[in-house]
Amino acid sequence: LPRPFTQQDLALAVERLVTARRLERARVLVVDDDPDAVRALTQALMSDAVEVVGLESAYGLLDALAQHRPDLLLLDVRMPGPSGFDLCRILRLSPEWQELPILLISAQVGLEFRLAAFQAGADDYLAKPVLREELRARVHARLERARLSRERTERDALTGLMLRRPFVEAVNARLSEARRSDKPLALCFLDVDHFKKVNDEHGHLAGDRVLMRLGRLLGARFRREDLRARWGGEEFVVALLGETLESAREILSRTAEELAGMEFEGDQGEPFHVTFSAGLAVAPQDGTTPEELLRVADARLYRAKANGRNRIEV
Ligand code: GH3
Ligand code: MG
Ligand code: MG
Ligand code: MG
Repeated sequence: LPRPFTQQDLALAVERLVTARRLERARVLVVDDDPDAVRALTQALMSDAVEVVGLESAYGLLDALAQHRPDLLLLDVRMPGPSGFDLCRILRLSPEWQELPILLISAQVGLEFRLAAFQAGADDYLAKPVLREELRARVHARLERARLSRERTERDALTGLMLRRPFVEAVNARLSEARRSDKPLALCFLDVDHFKKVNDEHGHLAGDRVLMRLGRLLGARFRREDLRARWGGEEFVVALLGETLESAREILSRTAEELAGMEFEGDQGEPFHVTFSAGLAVAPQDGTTPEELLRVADARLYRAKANGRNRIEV
């Protein structure tokens, strides 16, 4: 019989929703010396997907950027002190804010002002009063571009899998989740066997095809919420939430069989096969941080290699 839904379950569900929201919401910083304008722009943009931070003076801009790390800056042009143009120019000189989408907004609509905005490094120039719908459309379009480009830079070009750093960050978040819900989390290190030989005997391009196929296999064979990344070279990592050593080993064995069953074609059209070795670690038994789990999984991978390859050690 299913356990009844308790107050605690409810609190946990709400907390998870709030966390997910916070993680997903894009943040916009609005800077305008006119408090009414800040209020109007905030109201126009605030939504489930967008969080807005307002600032009524140009002077606090750098501090506000550092504190809130916005995804987009909506900047008034005419303010006491440095103008929006000046601020834009300054931000474009700083490596940290070079790519921040900046939308300038001003009551001055003359061509020379619009041109000056782009010369200062702005992405867009909006004339006051701004139509609410147009403002939202322009801001959302910029945010979506920025999100896609961020996603791309966090992915490995060859396999489309995550890179090391975002993977470790995501595992960290999954580990807190696993702790809260009292679930295990399995982490696996995978390394293609004799890959140097694959390159030497069948060519580097054939080697690349192996990595792409394995990447696709890892992408397709697990659940959406599982994490996989290319750790580097011919090494991959996978994190499986809710799996024990036994069930994770089961899942990986199937993946290993599937890879071993694939026929690859070398430089001269010759067929060949590949296998991988893997080491598995599970939280909380083997460790509670990504680093500990990776260390244990890596040691077991080493053992899998020493014990003859094409095997999974737990
Ligand atoms: P082991 O079974 O012990 O893992 O042997 P191995 O040959 O797989 O391991 P080793 O670390 O000696 O060799 C890894 C090779 O992977 C060396 C490197 O040239 C190759 N490699 C790394 N990245 C890429 C890549 O993106 N494409 C191709 N084709 N080869 C790569
Ligand atoms: Mg102003
Ligand atoms: Mg290796
Ligand atoms: Mg290898």
